[in-house]
Amino acid sequence: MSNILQMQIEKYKIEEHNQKRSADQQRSFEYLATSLPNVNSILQKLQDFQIAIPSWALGSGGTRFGRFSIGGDPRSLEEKIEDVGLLHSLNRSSGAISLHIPWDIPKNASAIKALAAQLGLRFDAVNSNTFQDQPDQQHSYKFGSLQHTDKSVRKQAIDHNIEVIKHGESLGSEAITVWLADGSCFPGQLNFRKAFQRTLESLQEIYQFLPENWKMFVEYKAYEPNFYSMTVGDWGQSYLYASKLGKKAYTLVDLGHHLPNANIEQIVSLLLMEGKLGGFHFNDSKYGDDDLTVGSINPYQLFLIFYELVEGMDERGMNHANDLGWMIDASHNLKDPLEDLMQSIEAIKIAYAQALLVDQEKLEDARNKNDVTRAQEILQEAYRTDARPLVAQARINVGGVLEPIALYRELKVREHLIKERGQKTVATGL
Ligand code: LRH
Ligand code: MN
Repeated sequence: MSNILQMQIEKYKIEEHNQKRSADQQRSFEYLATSLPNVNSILQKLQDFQIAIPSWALGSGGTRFGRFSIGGDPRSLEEKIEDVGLLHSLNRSSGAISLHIPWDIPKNASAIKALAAQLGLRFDAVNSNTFQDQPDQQHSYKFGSLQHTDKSVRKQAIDHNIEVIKHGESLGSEAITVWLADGSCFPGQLNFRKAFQRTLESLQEIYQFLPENWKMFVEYKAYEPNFYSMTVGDWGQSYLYASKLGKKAYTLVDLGHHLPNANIEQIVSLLLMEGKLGGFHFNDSKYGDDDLTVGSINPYQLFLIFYELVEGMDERGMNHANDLGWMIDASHNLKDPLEDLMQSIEAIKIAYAQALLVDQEKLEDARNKNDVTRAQEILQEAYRTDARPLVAQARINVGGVLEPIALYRELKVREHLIKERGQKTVATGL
């Protein structure tokens, strides 16, 4: 058993940490709670809301210009699960891990499943990878995978996705995320209609293999690594695939995959209305697919997205915690990956809590009267509410830590990781 596993934060250290801070927490929480008639249902929703951690974002990330390791990166899937377990023991909000195949193939699925269960973790969507050529691969994905003009390349990619479903089944996952780098870099290179039809036929072959209770998430992206067209380039195209595939197919919204100034909250509202919104890859960005910390660039947009989610899910009687896939997809080029993930989780929970504070009835009334100022004031009242005491209360109610990053640093976790794993370790992933 690794020291890190032993290091899972002992209860007494959490109690000691929370005790020192309980007076401040009590004061700020009670100040907020007195004005909230439905505070207990808000706390319950926050406590139930778990966000899946991407297995490919537990090490130091980088770009084509460079990668700067901070040391102690996980060297195996086991160590990645231990790191997510450590996060979960701090914030009781990251109770799931999303694997990327072949970066994280579970060699012994039952052992991996047991280790995750021991740490209170389940497996969320598994991700296929037909955007890189593996060493022993027969056909290259240079000109695409499911869209490829060559049937044998499409078959290879279809077989890989079926393989990924089998890995997911062995771990108890119930969804596959298909993100395709397929597209073109120059006008004239691709017949868009035929590329769409070949991709749809290929997805239909994969769809046939989905177990009864499984979902397929079709992730769209506006550009990169192709820079003229992407064969699943926006929400409309993803919606088209998901609608033609069947009731198990949904769209997946990665916040960084939109063209500048796209109104993502409106996209979310309409996909929910259609019952075709499957889940999210949360991150933030100022320019492209920057994969930055959630809520670090545009927290108001994140709040507006969660407002549409709460309004739309309540309209459809959906269960907030279980009916959509909540996953992070970020890259840590400068910060400690675990601290960065704790910040992202906190930002997601704060946006969700603020969305739960919106007085929907008053807002609809103002909208029906076209009282634009009042409608805006009601919405911003919630956004301008400091929801952190609510999120913290929900966390300690289920055994979490009041200030996860503070305790993480106090316990010198990164130093322990570097001592145990070394300074130069590199985790599989991007
Ligand atoms: C593509 C993407 C996709 C993953 C990859 C790691 O940009 O968002 O979700 O497969 O990042
Ligand atoms: Mn993504």
